[in-house]
Amino acid sequence: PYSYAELLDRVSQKLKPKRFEHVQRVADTAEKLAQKYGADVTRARVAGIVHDYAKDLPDEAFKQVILSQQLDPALLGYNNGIWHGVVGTYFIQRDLQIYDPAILSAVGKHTIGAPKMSKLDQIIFIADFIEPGREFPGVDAARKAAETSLAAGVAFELAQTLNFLVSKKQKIYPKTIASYNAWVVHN
Ligand code: DGI
Ligand code: FE
Ligand code: FE
Ligand code: FE
Repeated sequence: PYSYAELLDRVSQKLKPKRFEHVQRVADTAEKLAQKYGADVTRARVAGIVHDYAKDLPDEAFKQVILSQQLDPALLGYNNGIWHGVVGTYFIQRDLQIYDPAILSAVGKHTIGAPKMSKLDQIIFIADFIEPGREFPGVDAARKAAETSLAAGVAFELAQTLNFLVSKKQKIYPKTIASYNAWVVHN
């Protein structure tokens, strides 16, 4: 496997500088959450480093993979916002030789969540949303929720994401709704 330094180097070559800075802050935030909540710190860092690896790939590349890998054809009705996570795992395996199912799961779910999420899945989902560079309204409440529990953090983020998408009249990918329904009432 690649070292952190090699992974960072490869990821930095694929992403615009602003995005690469976000990636490093997500990795740091994920590492802290893993420490706090007792998850695998190494996997948290690696997943943070690679989670947006596919963000700057062309739409055509995603469409080809959706067809050739026979992924959910409904994905074709969405865009990079959904594809870079759900389909991004394909490129992470191909280009970075990362095959750890726990890491691939966290990356694949980092944008839309899932009804069932491992601790690592929840950590990457949340770290992406609350890393210190995020400034949107509600981010402080999201950080507080994540301090309370991972489940509270996930539930808060899904509610806010759905609100945001509705306010922008964007289509909601059905799995995003399934995630919301599963997490909105949490313990
Ligand atoms: O990649 P990041 O910008 O760091 O963050 P992200 O991967 O969490 O989210 C990327 C975008 O995905 C964000 O603008 C919201 C959007 N998104 C999440 N769920 C859905 C969605 N877009 C649509 N159209 N439908 C969804 O269900
Ligand atoms: Fe992302
Ligand atoms: Fe996210
Ligand atoms: Fe991100």
